[in-house]
Amino acid sequence: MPLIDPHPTDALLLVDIQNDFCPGGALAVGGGGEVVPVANRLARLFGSVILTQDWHPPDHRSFASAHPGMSAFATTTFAYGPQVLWPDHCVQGTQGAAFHPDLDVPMAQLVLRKGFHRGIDSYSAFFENDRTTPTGLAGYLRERGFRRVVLAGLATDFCVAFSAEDAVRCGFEAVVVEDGCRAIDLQGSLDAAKARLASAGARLVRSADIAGS
Ligand code: VGL
Ligand code: ZN
Repeated sequence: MPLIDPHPTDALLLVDIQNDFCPGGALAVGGGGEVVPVANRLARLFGSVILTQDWHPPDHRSFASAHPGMSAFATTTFAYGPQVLWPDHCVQGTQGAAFHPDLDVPMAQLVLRKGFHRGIDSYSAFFENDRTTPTGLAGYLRERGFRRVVLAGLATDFCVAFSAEDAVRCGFEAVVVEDGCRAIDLQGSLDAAKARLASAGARLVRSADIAGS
């Protein structure tokens, strides 16, 4: 029995399936490219598909290169709280910021860019990392009458998990398609993300559990 029956009030949110998060990219996630065929299949099961694109200016403050003496993957403190410093990635207009070439989702209805404010990182597709600056996605989804957000993409423990948690916080149901995601897994971040998803009430499913797959 499928657990998830795609419904017109579902929005499929494909998170950050960009070259820099795939092997060979600046912030490659192990197996990142493997989410592409899953995303392509999911996109044909849901009537509304939304893409997110991590989209940083070249001097973004989440980049370790903006902090002399600090190295990538170190955690520092910004005014809004702890922030991991990343290798330069997903710089606006670069090939690294482009979607994976095999991502085949011409039916996508919205491309939501995030992380464009120089001083604030944005893992979630709903709120930036200060947890208060909205991206506008909640309003878009509400205005269009969506009730459930089904998520896949990169990376499980950062942008996917933060987006799923915020979806719940904004009043939507959230379903994470586990085999459509891959994790960075930095210092236990995957286990921590799974625990936060569980306590938020987000569901974890496999793509095979979706009707029509
Ligand atoms: C992401 C780290 C930095 C993600 C984006 O898409 O999960 N992670 N920027
Ligand atoms: Zn980023």
